[in-house]
Amino acid sequence: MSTRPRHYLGLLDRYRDRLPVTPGMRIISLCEGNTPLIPLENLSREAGHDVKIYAKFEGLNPTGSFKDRGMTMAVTQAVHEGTKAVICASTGNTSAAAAAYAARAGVRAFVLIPEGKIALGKLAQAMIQGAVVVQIEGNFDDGMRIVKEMADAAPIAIVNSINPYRLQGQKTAAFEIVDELGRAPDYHCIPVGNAGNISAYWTGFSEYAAVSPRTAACGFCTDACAFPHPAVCDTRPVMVGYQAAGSAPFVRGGPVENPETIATAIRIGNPQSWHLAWAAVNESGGWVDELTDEEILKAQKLLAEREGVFCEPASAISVGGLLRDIKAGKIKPGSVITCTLTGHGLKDPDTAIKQSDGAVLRIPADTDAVKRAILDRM
Ligand code: AN7
Repeated sequence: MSTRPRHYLGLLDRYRDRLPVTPGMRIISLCEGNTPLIPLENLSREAGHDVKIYAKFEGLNPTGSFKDRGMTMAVTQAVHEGTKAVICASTGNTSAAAAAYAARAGVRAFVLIPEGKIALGKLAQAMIQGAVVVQIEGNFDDGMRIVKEMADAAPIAIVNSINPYRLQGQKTAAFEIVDELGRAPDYHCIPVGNAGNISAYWTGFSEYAAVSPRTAACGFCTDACAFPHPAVCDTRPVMVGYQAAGSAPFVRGGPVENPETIATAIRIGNPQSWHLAWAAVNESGGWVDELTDEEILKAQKLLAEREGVFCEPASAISVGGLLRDIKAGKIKPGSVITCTLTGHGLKDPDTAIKQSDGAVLRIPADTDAVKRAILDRM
């Protein structure tokens, strides 16, 4: 038997036995998934109560967000069905992922984005990857309504998370967490916008828990396997969702008319996976809470400054909410907690620069001046 691991070919390859992948299917992949589970050692220590906090850094996917997991599956299926075009409404990350996978597949992508409320990096991605970018004078929820109506009018595949193949792909993040930890976490904390991802994670954790001891083989098992394989995983985490206070329909108990937040990725008032998300929260004994924009930005900065992890504002909400809940005594001491950091900080350079205002020193190009400035700050 060879000891050389095979090249990693993405999550449809690695988890093909647990996904709707059929033999001979042309897989549209950018080698997504396999993202690091980073132990947040400083924040865990500072939080006390003997907790271990891990960040599943989904910003390290090929287009910089967790959307790639769902998009590889959805676009693979769409192409398999002979689709020539895909469409989505998006706060930014879905459009970036749809554009990338459509480009790779050689099909057209149409993306509807809210005017002026999309982070710069995401817009740049959709544009350069050749999507037809349609800015609407409305928000994500308006775009979602239009997309659903469009699909009835044209032979075009919707690749928003109402497409069940999206959630199938996204559930693999839960598989990776369990494979990596060798067990399920006690809690899983996650940002909630359209509520597809929290639903997908719950599906993933539940599917793994139902196979005990695990018999499934990853894509590497036919040869030398680079990944750990837990023998038993029969538990599931408590699912905890966090929303931005200005767009928190799960906290309000119903749709929010004019959602607002600095975390534009989750500026969503009428989540499509409403029932699935509530099922995840209720079956797991979890909860959904809200954070103000100020708390969100504070968490983003904290992660960057204390752990060197730069995620976008919407992503930081999972860690910000968790730290607050640890303080409030809602998390059992000694717990293992995983937090999804859904997107990379580079997606939204404007917000990062704005909130680090004054961090750049302006001095003459003079060695003595630079020396003074540095020595003063040692
Ligand atoms: C960074 O791109 O809805 O609860 O259109 O980009 O599964 O919607 C983005 C959502 C969290 C929320 N974090 O996930 C879109 C879009 C980031 C995101 C979410 C999004 P869901």
